[in-house]
Order: sequence, then C-alpha cells, then structure tokens
Amino acid sequence: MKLVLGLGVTGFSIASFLQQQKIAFKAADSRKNPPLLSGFLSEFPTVDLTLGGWEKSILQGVDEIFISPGIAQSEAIVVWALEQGIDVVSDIELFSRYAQAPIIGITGSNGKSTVTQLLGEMISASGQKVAVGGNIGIPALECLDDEVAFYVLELSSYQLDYSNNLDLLTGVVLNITPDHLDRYDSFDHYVSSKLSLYKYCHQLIINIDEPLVPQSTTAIHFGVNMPKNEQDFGTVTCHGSCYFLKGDDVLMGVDEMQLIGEHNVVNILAAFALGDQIGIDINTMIDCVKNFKGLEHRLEWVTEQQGIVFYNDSKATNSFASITALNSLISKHENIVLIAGGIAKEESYAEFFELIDRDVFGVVLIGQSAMDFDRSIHTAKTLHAQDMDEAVSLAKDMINNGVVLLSPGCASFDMFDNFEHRGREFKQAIAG
Ligand code: UMA
Ligand code: ADP
Repeated sequence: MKLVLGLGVTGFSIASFLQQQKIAFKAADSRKNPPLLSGFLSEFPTVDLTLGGWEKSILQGVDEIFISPGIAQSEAIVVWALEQGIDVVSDIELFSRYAQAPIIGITGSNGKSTVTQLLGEMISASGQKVAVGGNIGIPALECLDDEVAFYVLELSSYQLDYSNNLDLLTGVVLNITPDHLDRYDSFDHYVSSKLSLYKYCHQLIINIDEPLVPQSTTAIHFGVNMPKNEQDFGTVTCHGSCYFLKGDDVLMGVDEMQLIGEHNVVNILAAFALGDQIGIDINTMIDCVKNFKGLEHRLEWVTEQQGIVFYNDSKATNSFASITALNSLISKHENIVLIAGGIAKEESYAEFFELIDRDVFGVVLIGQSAMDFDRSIHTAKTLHAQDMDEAVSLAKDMINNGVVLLSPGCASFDMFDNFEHRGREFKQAIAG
C-alpha cells in the first residue's frame, strides 16, 4: 500500500496518477481542511484518508510514501517513516520513473521559473512538443505525455530533498543564496540540497560565476564574462555595447532582449546553454529571447502614470531577489520607492537595508516584518500601510517622477493567498 502525504496540488496529482495506474493508496494531510479536500473527496471517495495531524497508525501497511514538498523532513510522520525503513519519495522521482522523454531539471535560489519558461518556449519554437512543470506550478505528474519530446522541470530544494533517484538529461543550479532556512539546519545543508541536482544529470550546465557550484571540466559553462571554451556562453562589451556570445560567436545584443537587469542576462545565458545542449538551433533560441517578455510578477513593467513607472516584482520572496530587482532599476532611475515586507525569511537582510539606505528614496512597509524592517532602515524615508491599496497610494505620493517597485523580499502568506495574489492586488491598486 502506498501513502500520499499532503492534499495540495502535488498530492492530488499523485493520487490521480496512482489511481490511473491502479496502484492502491491511502492519503493523509496534517491540516483539518486542506484546500483541495472537497475535490479530493469527490474524485477519490473510497480512499482511506486521515486529516488533522500525524499518527503512527497512518504508516500501517505502507511500503512507500509519496510526499508533497511542503511537508518538512522534520515532521513526525517523515521521521517515523524513516525509522521504520519506509521510502519517502517526491512526486518528481515518481514522475521520473515513468517519463519516456528526456527531462531537463532547473533549480537555484532565484531565476528558476524565468529560465524554465524561456527554455520551454525555445523547445516549442523549434517545432518539438514540450511539457513545462514542477515547482513553476504544474505538478510534474500532470505533465506526463507520451508525445512530448522534452520535459522541462523547475525543481525546488524541497522536491530535491525527497528525490533519491532521478534521470535528468541535463540540468542547472542557477545560483545559491540563502532562502528557506527555516527548513534547513544550516545554509550548507540548503546548498547541498540544491547541488544534489547534478548527481542526476548526464550533462552538467554550470554558472561559472556561482562560487558555491563546484566547477567541472566536462560541463558547459555560462557566465557574464567572455567564454573560455567554444561551447560555453557569456557576454562581451565592445564600444559600450554588450553582446551575448557562444564561444567567440556574437549571438545578439543584450539591448535586444525585452527583459531588464543583469540577472536576466544570466538567466538567458543559462537558457541558451541548456537549449544548445539539447540541440535547439541557435537562431531559433535568439528569436525566442528577443520576443520573451518574461513572466508575470517578475520585475514586470505594469504601467506609467504621470511620470511614475510601476514594476511588479511580487515573486521576490527573499532579500537577494529584491536586491537584484533594485539593482536593475537603480542605475536607470533617480527616485525609487519600494514596497516591501511580509513574512521575512531567516536569512540576513543587512545587504538589503544597506542598499535601501544608499539608493532608495522611500519605502512603504507592509506585513508582519514592517516594524522590524523599519528599525533597520535609517536613511530612506519609511511609511507603513495596512493593505496594498494604501501602500500604492502612499508610494505614489512620495515622488513626482521615478519608479514604484513592489519587491517585498518576503513571503506573502500573512496578507495574501500567495505571491500571485499579492502581485494582482498591486496591479489593481494602481489601476484604481
Ligand atoms: N501542508 C501542511 N500539511 C500537509 C501538507 C502541506 O500543512 O500535510 C502545508 C505546507 O506546509 C505548505 C502548504 O501546505 O505550506 C502547501 O504544501 P504542498 O506541499 O501541499 O504544496 P502544493 O500545493 O502541492 O504545491 C507544491 C509547491 N509548494 C511548496 O513547495 C510549498 C508549489 O511551489 C509547486 O508549484 C507545486 O507543488 C507543483 O509542483 C510553490 C512554492 O512556494 C509555488 N514553492 C517554494 C518556492 O518556490 O519558494 C519551494
Ligand atoms: P524563482 O522561480 O527561482 O523564484 P523567478 O524566475 O520566478 O525565480 O524570479 C523570482 C524573482 O527573483 C524575480 O522577481 C527577481 O526579482 C529575482 N531573480 C530572477 N532571476 C534572478 C537571478 N538570476 N539572480 C538573482 N535574482 C533573480
């Protein structure tokens, strides 16, 4: 008997898959009323289901657990299972057992969804069928399709933690900066979780500028400097203009991309390297990059109103993402007002506050972390808002021209359903 742990979108996808395969399973969730409960009950009316807390009896007769990524390894049910020698397996590993087409895995602290989406578009533009899923929002098992040529999966550290055996054609760890430290006993543990992706890759794609990723002579490298080898990707600046390169070959000007920020140059280099590795024509990839407008909620240009440009970077849920977003705008705009705050991560925000004090005109603080953030911001003007409408209104009033940037550097769950909800509220508040 299998056990499905967690009744979110992952648990639902696992249950549907097992039912389709005629594999017997029971299910459990520590919440009394998980969000997909009513759908689960109507889809799987006869399944033995335990809700509202972990009990050892849930494990009776279970030989393997398929677990949702939101359940931490420190949860009692996981500890008991491992003590009893029961395998605890991610939906990604289950998917990998059944997937017929090659899988490309993308992880990292920031930039995963952008690279995953862009690579998916590159493969699609090459005329091949592709399925894009994983942490980006579509559970991997829902992507299974006999007709696809490639699977492109965004993988979180949580999903990697419960994966012991994956078969990835190629993959990348884009970058590693502190995040999710509530789930790990140390930053090193988080780093090794991210790096575990490479154990499963036949061909490694490596960011040469990321010091925490061990270099490999057989990998394909990408980074912002001139490539060292002809199969590597990088950039060069010549007479004041910057260009994407493969080896010595100029691919396109950096100013031809629609995305903004140096971090997106790196994201594009990663997508080029992955696409090249799996044989996508370089000109097809160049066209995709030129047309790629990025994903909603990632440094998304919203509108310009009376000299103020609004950017929605709601997906910035850690300080490093927000630092990156600010750095992308600081060089181009004099007055920046930041809307930040929410549930702060356990990482240090010192660099974020220094940057704010140095280069940000004002900050409107929201959510649980507002008071703590206020105590750490000394030079920039700070205001407090109770909801997004108020935050946008206060931010607009702070400047006559410049930028209002929502880049919270925090999780959203204290005020919003998720980062998408937060970003949508921001855009609605701007529209009035
Ligand atoms: N939960 C419980 N008890 C349970 C099961 C879950 O309290 O028994 C809680 C979790 O702690 C979490 C929430 O329920 O707060 C959702 O957890 P889940 O594992 O059921 O999540 P799913 O709905 O299946 O969504 C998951 C990913 N969520 C997490 O890793 C928390 C989604 O990534 C992913 O898109 C989806 O699978 C499909 O693969 C979201 C995410 O926030 C966007 N990911 C983190 C991030 O990007 O930073 C890693
Ligand atoms: P992820 O899926 O890893 O969360 P996204 O592509 O959704 O990454 O981007 C989330 C946020 O992270 C963006 O809004 C931006 O602020 C920041 N970001 C994106 N790419 C990078 C990068 N390569 N390095 C640092 N920060 C980045």
